[in-house]
Formats: sequence, structure tokens, C-alpha cells
Amino acid sequence: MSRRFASNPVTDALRRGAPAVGSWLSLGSPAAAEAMAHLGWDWLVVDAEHSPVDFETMVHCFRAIQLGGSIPLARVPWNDTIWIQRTLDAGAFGLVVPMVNTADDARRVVADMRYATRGQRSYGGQRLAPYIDGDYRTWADDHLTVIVMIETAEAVRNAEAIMAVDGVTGCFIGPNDLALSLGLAPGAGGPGSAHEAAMHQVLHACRTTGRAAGKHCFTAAEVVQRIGEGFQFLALASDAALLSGAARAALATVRASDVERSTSLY
Ligand code: 3PY
Ligand code: MG
Repeated sequence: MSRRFASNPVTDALRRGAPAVGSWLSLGSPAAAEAMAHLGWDWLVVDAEHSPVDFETMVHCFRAIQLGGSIPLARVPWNDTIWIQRTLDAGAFGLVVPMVNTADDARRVVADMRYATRGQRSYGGQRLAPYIDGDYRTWADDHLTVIVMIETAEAVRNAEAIMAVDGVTGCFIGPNDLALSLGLAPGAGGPGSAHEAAMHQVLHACRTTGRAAGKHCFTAAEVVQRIGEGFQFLALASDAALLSGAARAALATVRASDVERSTSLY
């Protein structure tokens, strides 16, 4: 018997001020989603912005994530009505929407994620209905996780107005695009930098409005640090980065052992 959801554990955690830690699926692979899903992540995001994933593969990833006991979210490529509708119809429990720079942008996200009369999502998209306790339409309007990405200087300036928009669950800082927008190289930042100050301005806006602040982190140590600072929606790296990081470290151990050079069977 599959699990039925009275609410959405990710939205619930963020609304009560708790952290929710997940990772990014950039490989567009249901096999990778399955390998990640049973590890205990609170959520996994299928990334449709920077990966070649198509809708059918996305549904397979969502199924693998749910089967493994995690919650499937997705990042759409843009703040676009059609992408938002199709990705929700495919069965996402919530969306991460890039480049939300103004309160109007955020209002469009919320409207696209809710059925009339609360929004303008077209009726349909019932793939999740068998897994929902009660009616999917009202469940979706009340419980989908709505995460807007803050990743430009303009969005940082407007952060409080964006976060105050009714229906927004939280934000997610894209550190690389934010760096570019500030005239820095991707990966730039650190204590005392303009990049770090911008992130703390966003955190403050979230505190003021009672929304969850989030960020893409590239190390476990940073996830721990950011939770301590009050961030809640934290992504740790991605399937691609974790795979290549573990492979690089394992291979380096073999290469460093000298066994290849010093051993010959013939
Ligand atoms: C960024 O760093 O710009 C991102 O979008 C990370 O997900
Ligand atoms: Mg980005």
C-alpha cells in the first residue's frame, strides 16, 4: 500500500521553521534518483533548468523518489506558466522557480501554481491524486511547496516584498547567478564579501516575513553552517557532483598508493 499524504512534509517543515535538507538531480536519470531517494533526504529536486530531462523521464524520477521515501520537487527552467503547469501535472510536490526578481514575478508563480479562483492553474494534472488524502485540487492549493529563487542583485533589493507575497513558502538563493549579478565569478564570496552580505539581507527578509530562507550549498559543512544561521531549505550538491566527487577521491586513493607502478604480474 503506497503512502497517502494528508499534507506535504516539506511545506509543513518549512512553515514550522524547521530545516529541510535535500539534493539536486542534475543527471536526468531515474536510476540516479532511485539510488539517492532511499538515503533519507527530506526532498529531492529534479532539475529541469540545467539538465536535459524531459517530461516523461521527470515522471519516472518522481516515482523513484516517492518509492524511496523522499519528496519529489522540481526546478522549472523559467518562471513560465506552461512549464509550471506541466511540471505540477507530472506530479511534483512543489517547485523551485528561477530568477524571481520582483513581487509581481512571485505573484505570477503563486497564481500559476493554484487553481481558480485562487489562481490560474488549469484543471487537470491529477497524477498525484491517488497518493493524496482527500481532494488533490484543494490539497495542491494548500500544500504545494512554492520556492522562489533569489539570484540577482535586483531580487536581493526586493527580497522583503517578494517574500511577503501570499502563498510563497520560501526562497532559494542561487549563489552562482547571484555572484554573476554582483559582478563576481561563480563561487566567489565568503565572510565579509558583498555576496555574503546579500545572502544575509535575504535571510533577514525571510525572518521579517516569516518565510523559509534557502540556499544551494556545495559541501556538507556549509549545510550545517547555514542551518546554524537560520536557513531552512538547503540543497547539498547534486547527484552529478556527489558521484564525481566520490569517484575522484576513490581513484586518487588508488593512484596515490603506487601499487600500479610497483606491481607487475608479468
Ligand atoms: C545558482 O547558483 O545560480 C543556482 O541556480 C544553483 O542552483
Ligand atoms: Mg541559478
